[in-house]
Amino acid sequence: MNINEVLTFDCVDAYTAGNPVRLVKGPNPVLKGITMGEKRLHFLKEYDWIRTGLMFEPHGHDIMSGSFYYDPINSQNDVAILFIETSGCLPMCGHGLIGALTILLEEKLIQPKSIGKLKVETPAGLVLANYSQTQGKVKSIKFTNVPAYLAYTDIEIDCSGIGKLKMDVSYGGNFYAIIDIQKNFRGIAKYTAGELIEWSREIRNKINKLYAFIHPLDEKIKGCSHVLWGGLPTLKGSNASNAVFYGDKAIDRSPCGTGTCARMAQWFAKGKLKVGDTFVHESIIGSVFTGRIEKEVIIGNIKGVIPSIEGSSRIIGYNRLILDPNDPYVKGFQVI
Ligand code: PYC
Repeated sequence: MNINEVLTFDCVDAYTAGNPVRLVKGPNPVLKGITMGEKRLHFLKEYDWIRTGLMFEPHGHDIMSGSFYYDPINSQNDVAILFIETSGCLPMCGHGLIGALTILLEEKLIQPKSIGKLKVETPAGLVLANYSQTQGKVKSIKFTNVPAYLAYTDIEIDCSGIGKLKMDVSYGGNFYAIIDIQKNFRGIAKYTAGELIEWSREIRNKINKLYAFIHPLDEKIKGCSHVLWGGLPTLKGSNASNAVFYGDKAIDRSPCGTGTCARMAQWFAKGKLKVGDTFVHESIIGSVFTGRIEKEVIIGNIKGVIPSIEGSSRIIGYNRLILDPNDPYVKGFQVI
């Protein structure tokens, strides 16, 4: 597959809790590597123009998020997923996984080895999913994520728009700078999405200059890619609200699967959640994921948790997208 040929990608579009999901049915680039983590790096080196072409304008938009699916590397598993996003190829994406699995099941693109269960290889590691499906429709998907842990606490960043802020950095499949309500930040309800985006860009730049966030067991996973802004719960039964910044201009419309896992690991480390507790997290549009702390684990020498997330998706369309070398915008563009 190369950039000098006309490529037509068959895609299914969906959303999970409001955030977009674009599953590419094919064609797929052939990726080198013996793990999905290695294949992700090969994709980024050789094929990143496919990601930018399918995610950015004019084929996509600032919030677009998608994936390719592959046969599993280990034949005991059901499927392997490569996430492609406006922000790059994330090691793991919760809303993206729920969407991709819903599409794969509803469109009969995979045959689960065991009905109701899926073993999914992701660049961050193996993720287990349980689902319920009636008359072809997937009602919800609950995935049990890779281990999550609180990496740093009380980092202080001076943000020109809002002042000095304290934040923790937590891992839930990606690294998140988590900004809880404090003197200079009164919770997401008090600000516009535009303000959160502007401040997030500056904070992400500054925090990555100060610290090298590297996963203790996999140095391919590094860098703080997301900023999670906290808020009070607004719905009955929910524990908190949040708005997650990713890419260069996106606020997640879903409660963010890996962000919710990172926040659960933060709350666990601070004694606000214990094993077996559920955590209902609201997004900026009021959609909800239900998280749970499944068990405690040790990652390297750090105490962490195995979290799970439950949510649902809906297919909204079928798309044939053409990447044509004669198109001046074949690699896509962003207006920042
Ligand atoms: O749901 O994990 C997630 C996610 C990451 C970026 C946007 N959504």
